[in-house]
Amino acid sequence: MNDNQKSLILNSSTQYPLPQGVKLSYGTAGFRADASILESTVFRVGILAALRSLKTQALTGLMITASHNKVNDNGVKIADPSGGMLTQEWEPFADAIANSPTPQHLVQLIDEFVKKENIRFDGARSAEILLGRDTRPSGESLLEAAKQGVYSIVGATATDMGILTTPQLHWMVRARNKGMKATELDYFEQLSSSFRCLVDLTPNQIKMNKTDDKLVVDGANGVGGEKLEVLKKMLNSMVIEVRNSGKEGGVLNEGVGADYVQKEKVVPQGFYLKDVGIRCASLDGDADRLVYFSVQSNNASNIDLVDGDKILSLFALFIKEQLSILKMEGDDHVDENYEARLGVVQTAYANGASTDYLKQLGLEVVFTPTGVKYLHEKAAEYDIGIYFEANGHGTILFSEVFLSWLDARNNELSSKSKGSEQQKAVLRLLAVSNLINQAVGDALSGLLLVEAILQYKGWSIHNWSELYHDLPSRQLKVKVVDRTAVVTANAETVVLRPPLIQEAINVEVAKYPRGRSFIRPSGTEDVIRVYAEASIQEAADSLANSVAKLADQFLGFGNSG
Ligand code: G16
Repeated sequence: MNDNQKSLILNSSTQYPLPQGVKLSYGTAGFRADASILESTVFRVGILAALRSLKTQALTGLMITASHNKVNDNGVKIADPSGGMLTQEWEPFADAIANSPTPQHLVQLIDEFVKKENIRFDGARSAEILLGRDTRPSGESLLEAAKQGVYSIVGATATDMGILTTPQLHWMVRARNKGMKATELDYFEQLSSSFRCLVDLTPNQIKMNKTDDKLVVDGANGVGGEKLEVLKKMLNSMVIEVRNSGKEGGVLNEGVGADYVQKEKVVPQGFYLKDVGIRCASLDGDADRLVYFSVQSNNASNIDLVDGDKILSLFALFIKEQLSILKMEGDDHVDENYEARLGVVQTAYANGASTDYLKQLGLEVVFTPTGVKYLHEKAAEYDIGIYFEANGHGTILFSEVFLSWLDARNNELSSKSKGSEQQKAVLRLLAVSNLINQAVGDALSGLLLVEAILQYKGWSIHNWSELYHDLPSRQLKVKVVDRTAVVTANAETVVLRPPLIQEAINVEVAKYPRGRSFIRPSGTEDVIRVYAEASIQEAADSLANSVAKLADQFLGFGNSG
């Protein structure tokens, strides 16, 4: 870096000093903390986004959100030029600059990194960054800090895209770098037109019964509800009612939203006994997660949860069916032996019953640690890779090779057997590839795909839920002294440190039929998470409580007695 560049960073960073005692880590999905301590972090991530853009000579994104966290928290993360998460190779640098104690030290760190990565300031393109934020009140001032960070790199430009869902920003970055149009309207148009295309390919246009026709969506009092209202106007075939859109005065993620519904397994605020029989869905605060549920008739707070595992199962089933239709053809065609590799990716949170179901379908199931950055990377190894976390975060990835094959196949079938079942299957797969957000998990595009598949199959939410029966499970949080003291292995199923805790967990697990339990440090909140499942709910609850006690004894404040 030349002296001019160094002094620019030095001067601007003095405006954003690191608060005393703050230590942050890039975590599962970027930096997250109480919003009041985040300005310096967001400023520095602005610099990082610009450096990443220079290094890749492509557009990058910066999103200000803390997703499912409470409203006073906020966070920041980077969208890489692919539209995916920041490359993991840069995370240690992100940690280092976020925690750098002084402006002088920060400049030195950046200078060393620029040399190591051979980042050129005189390349063909200057840095270009798209900025977005969710609806959190702290977002506006943090966005200003991000801009100042970007402008600390000579020639860098930042475009404020306004209030967006996190997946919209990722989608825009991906689209722009592919040379496509990438406004918010383009996003809505792509989703709505590919949805209509998929619905038009529904055999016999199976009609659902009246009650099932309506979808009620809990917007978590976040950005998703507002965006869904816009999207809804472009879909004439669907009746969607949005609740908890944030306009009614509710608090973001408080007693509402996908994280609450999935973890607590209760109805969100604004849903009642009168909703029994209606198909309901819940988004999280920045609309990158989606779960479905229906209200149970026996108790207004009970739900039948249709979580990310069941969304994954529905998608996998549908895609497998389309691939089977393609295989039925007998005529000569392009690359007759082409066999698409279909794989599914889950985490340790996946309900054991879902994994059994997917394996029974004959699918290849692989596991990674929690965090879409890990699942996405794995899914990209397949022609069609479907990944979902139980919490409702996931998507489908299509390889370029497979998409080209589908295009070629479509052209060929157009001339040989237009309108054949095979051609329809090809067109459905192409429509899915346009509908689903291939940059990152997206509640809005996922919701439309679920709706299109339910229509295709003529299924109610109940039919879908009956694909398999979840093993009862329970999730708990434990506050500990230092969550980084927990080190896990084997996709977070085994604790390596502190010593002996895994042995103690094994003893508890062995007490319950079909028992399974693990602990892991959260990457977004200052807690240890506990997951347990077993053959009956009481056993899952009891196992989760015992393991939470162990976590407290080994790592906590010793409150469990
Ligand atoms: C983020 C990640 C998800 C991950 C979740 C888990 O979700 O994007 O992939 O499942 O964190 O968080 P934790 O590490 O606290 O269990 P989100 O929706 O908050 O961005």
